[in-house]
Amino acid sequence: LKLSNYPVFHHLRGISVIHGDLNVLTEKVRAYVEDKIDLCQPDTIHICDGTDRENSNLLNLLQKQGTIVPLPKYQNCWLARTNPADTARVESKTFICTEKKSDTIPTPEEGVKGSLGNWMSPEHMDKEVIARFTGCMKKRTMYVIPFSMGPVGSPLSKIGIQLTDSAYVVASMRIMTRIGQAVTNIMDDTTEFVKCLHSVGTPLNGVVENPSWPCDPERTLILHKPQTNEIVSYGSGYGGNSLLGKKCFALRIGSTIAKREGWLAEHMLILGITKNGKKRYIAAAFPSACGKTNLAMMTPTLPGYKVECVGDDIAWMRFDENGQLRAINPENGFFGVAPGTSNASNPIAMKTIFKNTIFTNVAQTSDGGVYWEGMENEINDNVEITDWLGKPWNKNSKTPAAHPNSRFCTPAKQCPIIDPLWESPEGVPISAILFGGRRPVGVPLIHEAKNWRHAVFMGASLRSEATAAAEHKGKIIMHDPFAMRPFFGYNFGHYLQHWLNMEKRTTNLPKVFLVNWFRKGSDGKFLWPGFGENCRVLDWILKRLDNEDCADNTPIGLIPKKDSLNLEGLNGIDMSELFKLDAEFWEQEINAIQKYFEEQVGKDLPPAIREECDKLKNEIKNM
Ligand code: SAT
Ligand code: MN
Repeated sequence: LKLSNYPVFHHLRGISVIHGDLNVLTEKVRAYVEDKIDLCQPDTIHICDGTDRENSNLLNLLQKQGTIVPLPKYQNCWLARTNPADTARVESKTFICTEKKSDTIPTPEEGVKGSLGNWMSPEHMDKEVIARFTGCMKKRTMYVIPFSMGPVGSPLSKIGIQLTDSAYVVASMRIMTRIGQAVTNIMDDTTEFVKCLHSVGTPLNGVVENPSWPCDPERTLILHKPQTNEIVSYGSGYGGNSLLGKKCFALRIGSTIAKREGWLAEHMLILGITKNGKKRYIAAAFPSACGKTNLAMMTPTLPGYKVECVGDDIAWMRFDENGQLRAINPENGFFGVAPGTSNASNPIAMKTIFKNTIFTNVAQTSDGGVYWEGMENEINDNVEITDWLGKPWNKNSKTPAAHPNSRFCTPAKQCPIIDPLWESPEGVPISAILFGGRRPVGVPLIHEAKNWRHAVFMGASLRSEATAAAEHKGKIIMHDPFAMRPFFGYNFGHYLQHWLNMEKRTTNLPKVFLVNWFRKGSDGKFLWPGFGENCRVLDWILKRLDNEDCADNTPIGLIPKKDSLNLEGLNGIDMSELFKLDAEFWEQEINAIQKYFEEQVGKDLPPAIREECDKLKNEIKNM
């Protein structure tokens, strides 16, 4: 027997497998991997098993490459610094590829630039992929990551195979999803999977400026092909661009699968709240910078309440055979924004993140720890700080120590208030859905939708304050329907119709509310303390779920009856300002929403939503 006859089990398309067992891959997975080997031409193949040993080998490798440094102040924590050109998702380079453009995005009005996603034709996609991926993994290892979104084996879960040339991505995917043997063990030749191809890329001229963080920002492209459940991402190593299970799979591809199969893939946290021994689950959608992770891990100030966390970012929800809406968190970790996280704002997060965590683009302290804006009171006075770019930093520096989009990537199971049912295969029963935004004026602390159509209208109308691009000064109120604007996998008009159709699936629809923790008084100060005090708002929601008669009808929805919001022990709350409904504000608001719908969604807007718009307009006239 010649040695060269052997390697059948150790080579794939002539490339050696340096880790893992080829036999765990199904025929279909193997065919996919072979196809992409031919395209990307890696030097070696590594099939991820998800073991601790594999993980520590990868972390060692990353340390040698200079991608991460250990943080000796904590247990198994690491700091990565990216190329400064690769620090966030890039919406303008993110596309959905379908034959028909109108399957992906609504047709905006003549002369209006669409803001509800980007479309590319499949032919164009193929061309762009060939141009970038041909030979892109030369001299690199291709990692094969089998992963499950959702608890392994749950009927609500879905499997993906991610191919990547980044060990940082493998280590992060191991935290954010369930990877390796546990997943391949349950796969057979009939198992469907989402195909996820990722490369950090090499610039065309071959010059890698920052070898510890290779990337190709100029040519970055993130593509999704819903028809074949395929994701292709090139040029970025960071966050939602490279951890493909998250926004690409769980939301963009996920929402298209959900549409076909009759369920919902949403940008929502899931929390459990117990009051006097009775527990309910709530899902909530907020645009970024509205404190989603804080709410998901809230410490209630009212006695007798307990909040537990199921997830902080994504919910997959469907009605079960009894018409009960059930949700799973498809993720396995938290990829949270670090700045602003502190013992004051989110003590539970602070108890979660200082072991087994990969931090990215935060600042470093001379005692081997991390630092970011908001941690002023949590570090020793005598430590020296190195900013996210690796430069010395002090409190007088003009630039932030941590990048504003710096993150912790941490296992969910470490959260001290992780819900006992967070991995339950059937999901948790959802009683209420919250929408929210950052609205300094006009929008009350809470109002309840009058019915399902009104609820869908509410989600569609969601707006939130965002920091405007540098050239505008100040803040602007951005439309962010369902907090999903960057994440729709298909035409937003069709998405609205899909939500409307849920009415036919059950007689037990969840109640829907819109909350705003961020209203300000004429003095510019917040009218509501927020954080743990938000449990008072959740308490009112629980009363409504118990059908308590504690709500007054108003033109915009139901608001708390006088004294029905528990303010015990809280002083100085100006309830009349918090709940004031100003006719002029609401007229402008509904006009802005209507204009947005007509300009952006046009003929794809479901008639029911147009009717809701007109109804509200009329009601506001009588305000
Ligand atoms: O970078 S992610 O898309 O994973 C997080 C976010 O931007 O919301
Ligand atoms: Mn998010």
